[in-house]
Amino acid sequence: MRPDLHHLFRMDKLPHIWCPGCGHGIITRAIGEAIADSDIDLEQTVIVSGIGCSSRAPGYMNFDTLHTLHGRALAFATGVKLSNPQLNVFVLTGDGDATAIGGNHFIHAARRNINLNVILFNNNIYGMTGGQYSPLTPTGKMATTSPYGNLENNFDIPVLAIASGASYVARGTAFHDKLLVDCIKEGIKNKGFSLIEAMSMCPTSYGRRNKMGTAADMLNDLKTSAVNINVAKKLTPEKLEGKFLIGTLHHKPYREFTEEYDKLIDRLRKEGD
Ligand SMILES: Cc1ncc(C[n+]2csc(CCOP(=O)(O)OP(=O)(O)O)c2C)c(N)n1
Ligand code: SF4
Repeated sequence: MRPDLHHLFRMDKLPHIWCPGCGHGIITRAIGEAIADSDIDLEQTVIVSGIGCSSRAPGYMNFDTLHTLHGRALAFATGVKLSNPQLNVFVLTGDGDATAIGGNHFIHAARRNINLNVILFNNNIYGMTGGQYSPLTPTGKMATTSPYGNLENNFDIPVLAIASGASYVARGTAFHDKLLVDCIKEGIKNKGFSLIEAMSMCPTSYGRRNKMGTAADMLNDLKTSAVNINVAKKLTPEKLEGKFLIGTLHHKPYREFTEEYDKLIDRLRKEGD
């Protein structure tokens, strides 16, 4: 880790709980790097999470942090942002946390275009509880709750976020960590709901069950399965078969919820005078 990032982390809380080879540490470091490189006031920054291995990340970050309830990170973050819109609010969440139990909070926070920076750690599984499938587990993959292969279709989370109203949507991976840092920085600049899907790996609860080899093999899978959106524009659909896109997938700023809320309060105050 860059020495200039040390003050952003609670070094006294180490060692962390993550298994050897877990991708969540790389993503947490990338978030720290993006925050350090952005011109934001650290004293005015709050990091909120739900419950899960990914949601433990704020516990290692030296900010005002909230470790809340499974699936409710966005509900708490919405409250924090509305109570003080000047705050920079980050939400660190897992695929289960954000898209299963927290799925409704996710689509409605995106629909409001409330100015939150959401980093969704997608390891395709419920890691913390031992490997149940989530809405982001690909069809056919093994989980404790799908021992013959997952029958369900998985969400493409950027597509869901865009359709719901998010104004900035991007995807990075634990392998493409520099790109991930850039996407998070862009998300911070966006005044509205920013969703950055960070593809992670869980060798313990997902890789082992799906015979994906070592953590290094899983990292290599992320490398070979991802295609930068700028490169993808020049490729045929056949070449993109089985791949996923990374980079900025959508950026369309429009009216932001807390600003509209403040305008309404001002208007009502004036009308009351
Ligand atoms: C209301 C509630 N339901 C279920 C749980 C159990 N639980 C804790 S973490 C978790 C899944 C976490 O998965 P994910 O959000 O994908 O994060 P990961 O551990 O994979 O990083 C579940 C189901 C809980 N803590 N609270
Ligand atoms: S169970 Fe999976 S997600 Fe949780 S710490 Fe271990 S490798 Fe990471």
